[in-house]
Amino acid sequence: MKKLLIFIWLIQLSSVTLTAQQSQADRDRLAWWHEAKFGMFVHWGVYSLYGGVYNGHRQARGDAAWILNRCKIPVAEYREKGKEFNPGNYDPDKWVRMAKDAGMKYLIIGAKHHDGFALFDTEASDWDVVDATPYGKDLLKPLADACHKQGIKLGFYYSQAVDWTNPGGSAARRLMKEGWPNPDSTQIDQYTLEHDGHWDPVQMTSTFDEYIDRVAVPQVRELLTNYGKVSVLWWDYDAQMKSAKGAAKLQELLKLQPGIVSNNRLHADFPGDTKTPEQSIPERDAVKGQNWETCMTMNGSWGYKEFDKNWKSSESLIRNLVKIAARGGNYLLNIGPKPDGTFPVESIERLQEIGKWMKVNGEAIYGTEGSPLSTFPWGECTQKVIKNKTILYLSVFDWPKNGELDVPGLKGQVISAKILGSSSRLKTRHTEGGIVIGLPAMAPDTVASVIKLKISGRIK
Ligand code: FHN
Repeated sequence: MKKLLIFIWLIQLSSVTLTAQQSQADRDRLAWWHEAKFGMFVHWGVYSLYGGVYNGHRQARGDAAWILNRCKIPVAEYREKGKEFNPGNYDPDKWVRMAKDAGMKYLIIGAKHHDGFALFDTEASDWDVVDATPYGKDLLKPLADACHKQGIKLGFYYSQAVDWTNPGGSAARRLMKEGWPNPDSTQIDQYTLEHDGHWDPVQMTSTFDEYIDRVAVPQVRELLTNYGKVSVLWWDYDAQMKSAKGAAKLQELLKLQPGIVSNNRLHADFPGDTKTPEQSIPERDAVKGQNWETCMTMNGSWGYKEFDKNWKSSESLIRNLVKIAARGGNYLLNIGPKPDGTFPVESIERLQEIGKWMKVNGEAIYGTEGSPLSTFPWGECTQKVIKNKTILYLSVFDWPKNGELDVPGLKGQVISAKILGSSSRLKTRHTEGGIVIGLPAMAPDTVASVIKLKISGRIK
């Protein structure tokens, strides 16, 4: 009996040790990702040619990358459109430079989105940039080289389940009215209802498992083999991943890139490393202690949508980045390039504005942890713990009119306080409830001015 108890205890000990070692290995593998905090997402392809407009009709709803589905375009017609895809102004070095100058540390491009079009040279389908377009060259190779050359981590987004052109892919049903006022809407909606969301018979000439084995698995193998170091695999639409077996085959391929970080959108059975809230910033408690990354558009569409002028201000994008870091997350900000390969001017302007702010205040973002204190009426807080000191970065959105910044709940001995980008020291004093910092009358940066507050010890 005693031997049995010792044996059970040893088993438990080894599993605890194993979990600790594994979690340490995971922490090491994600260390760069937590340090990086800020990345560029890119949605680009044949759908960019439409710009959200089909036969003069503006797509009624949603992301312009969905025009093939929402406008129920016959697959053959969409493939024909590929013959117009010829991005003469595509300059991957410039793309990566713009990401880097904005303060982004990684770039994740849609290698294949739901429309099935591969931006890379693939043996698994002739619906790719090399075989189906006049451009005829692999678009990912030079981008991978540019990322590696400029020290930006490279990641690939891959729509593993939804594919509207390679037979067998999932469809994700949408009503015709979300596209354009098609006179045959009723019949089309009936057809998609009866055919699992598909609207064209050619989509159903293979099974989902055949699609996974003939297209998804070989293409993911190509992406993780032919482009040097790949640091992130960003799956999408796990809800449409109809086969756990297929998901297991795809998960297995990640071993081709030891150290790769993957997200939680492969399949319910494969949680991946990171959670991926979309177009929203979760509440602190909802994501405490988790690896998470908010992905967001700059306007209302992932793919280029020529008439969508609903651009978020650079102020709100910068404050989003701060809010997300203050909750311990990453920010993946999207670009929808135009069909010629250039970025919309509105996106370039916002990248430049964010870059200016990051040049002065980047240390309040990179390698920080979420705030140890509650939220503040005037802004957000991130922290860095270095040996027995804590650095708090107080990002002030609303500059106090009385020239005093109140930091309730903060105890501990203040070592120093200053505004990032200036050398002058700020005066501080303890109050009943916390610390007050004396500030100059004017905010150095009305978007967010950052006070670097050094405190001895850890903040409980
Ligand atoms: O349907 C896609 C969409 O087009 C876009 O790629 C986003 C990015 O996270 N993911 C899906 C919607 O959740």
